[in-house]
Amino acid sequence: MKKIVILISGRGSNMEAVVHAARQEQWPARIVAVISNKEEAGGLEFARSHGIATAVVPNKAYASREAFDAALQEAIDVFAPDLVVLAGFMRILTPGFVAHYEGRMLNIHPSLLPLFPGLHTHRQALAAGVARHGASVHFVTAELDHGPVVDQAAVDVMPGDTEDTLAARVLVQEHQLYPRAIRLFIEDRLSIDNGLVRIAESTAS
Ligand code: NHR
Ligand code: GAR
Repeated sequence: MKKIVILISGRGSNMEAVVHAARQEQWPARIVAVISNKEEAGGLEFARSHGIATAVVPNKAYASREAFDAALQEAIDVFAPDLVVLAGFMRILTPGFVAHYEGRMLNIHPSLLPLFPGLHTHRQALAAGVARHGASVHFVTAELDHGPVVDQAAVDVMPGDTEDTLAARVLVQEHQLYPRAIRLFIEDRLSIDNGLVRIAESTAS
């Protein structure tokens, strides 16, 4: 049974999608904790009501990114996870923290990487005038939103789209994409070869 810790900062709808998929599809994995850097994150209530341990490590309480990341790492490692999942987690992580979870930390980023790393991706996509936009799941590396990509999902950009309508269309895809990608990790089907993700064939009969 693999153990997953999910990091959130807000609503937590991707975290919910992962919790539901793990249960419905009976993954050989358990979400052992949901940890937020914000006390008011809506997703914490969902986790509590589903019997999942929660913790808050408020970044505001720490004088430096290094001090915050050290506290966060301590809170995570209590649960000895096989995988750390960033789900709308909004703090940039220091290289030392990233190295500690190398090859076992995933993020979902709301753009078709390598397009539009960083913040306000839906605004960036609209400003660039792309016809398609989407979301990417990638392994987390020290360089922001540049880690090896596991999988992506695309949506059409529609005439009249606003940041909100586009974000909502992408989010529907995220809720399918992220559980699917995490499941590949849980099934030991992901490897990184020369900075590229390889996906092994399913051995399930
Ligand atoms: N850390 C590293 N080292 N590498 C990545 O790939 C990371 C990461 C931390 C978070 C998620 C990411 C996203 O999917 C993520 C990937 C926050 C910011 C940011 O600028 C950028 C990208 C992502 C998350 N955060 C501001 C900061 O100063 C704070 C913004 C806020 O609090 O609202 O940390 O997009
Ligand atoms: C999602 O769209 C996720 O891709 C994005 O924030 C939203 C979180 O929603 N992540 C980032 O922008 C990371 N910087 P959720 O809390 O409901 O999962």
